[in-house]
Amino acid sequence: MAAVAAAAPFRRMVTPGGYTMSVAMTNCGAAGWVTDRAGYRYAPGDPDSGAPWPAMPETFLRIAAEAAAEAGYPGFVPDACLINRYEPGAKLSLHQDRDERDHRHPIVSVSLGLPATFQFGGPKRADPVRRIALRHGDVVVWGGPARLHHHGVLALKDGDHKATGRARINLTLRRAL
Ligand code: MD6
Ligand code: FE
Repeated sequence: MAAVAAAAPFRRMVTPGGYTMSVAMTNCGAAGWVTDRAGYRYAPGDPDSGAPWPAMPETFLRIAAEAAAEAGYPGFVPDACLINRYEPGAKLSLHQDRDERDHRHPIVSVSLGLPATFQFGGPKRADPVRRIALRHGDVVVWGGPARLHHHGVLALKDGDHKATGRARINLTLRRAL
C-alpha cells in the first residue's frame, strides 16, 4: 500500500456540490473512483498526474477473492481498489455506492488501523441506521440486497495505532467496469 500511495498520493477530492471531502483517497487497479465538480465516476488514471493508477497488488486480489468466496460470491475479481485514509475528525456521510456498472458484484471492505463506527442503513436515506464497530483487520463483504443500502462512517476518534499511527485506512475492492 505504501507503494501505491508513493505513486498516487492520497488527496482530498471535491464533491460535485463543491465540498472538499475530509477523507483522503487514492486508488489502484484498472479503474479508480474519483470525484470533482463534474461528478462521481471511475477513471482509468490519476487525474492529478495523468498516469494510470498503480496496479492492484496480488495480495489485494487474493484477499478480495477469498473473502468474497467465503461470503457466497465465488469468482470475484476486483478491478478497482479505493483506498480511504481517515485522520481524527474525518467522516463519510451516508451514501450509496452506485457508480459501478454491475451491482450484482459484491464489494469487499478491509479496515486497518484506528477503529471506526460504521453506519449501515437501508435502501432509503431516511431508513433507520445501525451502528457497527469496525476494527483493525475486519473484512466486510457487501452484496445482494444490501448492495445499494445507505452507509457512512462517523467522525474518527483520535488515537494511535501501531499499524497506521493516527489514522484509519479502508480498502474497498470492487468490480467497477
Ligand atoms: C469506509 N466504506 O469504511 C467506507 N462502501 O471507510 C464504504 O463506503 C463502503 O465499506 C461500500 C461497501 C463497503 C464499504
Ligand atoms: Fe461506500
